[in-house]
Amino acid sequence: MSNVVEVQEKQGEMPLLQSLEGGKVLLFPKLDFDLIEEEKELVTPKILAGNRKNISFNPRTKELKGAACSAIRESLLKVMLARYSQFAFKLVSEVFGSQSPYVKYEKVSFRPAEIATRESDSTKKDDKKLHVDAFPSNPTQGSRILRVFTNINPSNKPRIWKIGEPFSKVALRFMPTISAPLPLASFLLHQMHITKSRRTPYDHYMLRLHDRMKESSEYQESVEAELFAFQPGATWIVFTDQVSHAVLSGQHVLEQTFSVSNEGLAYKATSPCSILEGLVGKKLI
Ligand SMILES: O=C(O)CCC(=O)C(=O)O
Ligand SMILES: [Fe+2]
Repeated sequence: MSNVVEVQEKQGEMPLLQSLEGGKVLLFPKLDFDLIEEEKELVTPKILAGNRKNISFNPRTKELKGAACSAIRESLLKVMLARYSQFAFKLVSEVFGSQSPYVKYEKVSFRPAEIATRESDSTKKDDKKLHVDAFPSNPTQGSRILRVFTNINPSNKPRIWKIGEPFSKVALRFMPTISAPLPLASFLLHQMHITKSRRTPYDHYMLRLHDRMKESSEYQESVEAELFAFQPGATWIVFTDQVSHAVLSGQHVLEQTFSVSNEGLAYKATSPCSILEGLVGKKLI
């Protein structure tokens, strides 16, 4: 069975939210994000600063990062990314229905770098390796990481992802190799401003899972995985903290991250936190 559920106009029996929370990627094959004429000129890797991979925009603070271009182009980028934010939120609201108030905007990004030929600075930062998302300085404290992507490639090039085994299998495989957090670590990491908030035991295990997956070349080569091509004009939604994923190639994608608080989940039993708590035998947040 595929990890990707193609959403048709008339949906089958399983509600979309149940599929999404159950670890499927929801694919909207013909949901494109239209660019205005001036924006089409932004679709080039030349707009990236230095060795950056992405340009990011914080819809709350209006801060743009990662771009090296004229002030006019910076404004165009901000407007385009803010518009994409709205587009992504509208879609997510339809899927979440009455749970939508629990969905909060995080950053939005434009990713104009070709993935296939790009060297990564470190194994831990290499998204060409299968992983679940977890960020060292940004603990989620149990909130979920939800991402919306749209392939806006102008030359018909798909974005190729590898999608790995279900979260429960990832957890079963790696949790026995991960030791519990040290008693004072969370406090000290926060005091020293290494983390922006307290790293809960849940964040600790998620980060270690992310690292262990990427660091094991034996795992990367042997685990069962599916390749999927997201065509230009397609939009997809995925809980990237749950679905094991890697991007192998492609260029020019827009992405909006949302956080979803635990109360916002309709099917809590399938969440990474429930699965990890089941394995460890205690509360992690
Ligand atoms: O850029 C992509 O297609 C996916 C990269 C990734 O791992 C992520 O955004 O979580
Ligand atoms: Fe990721």
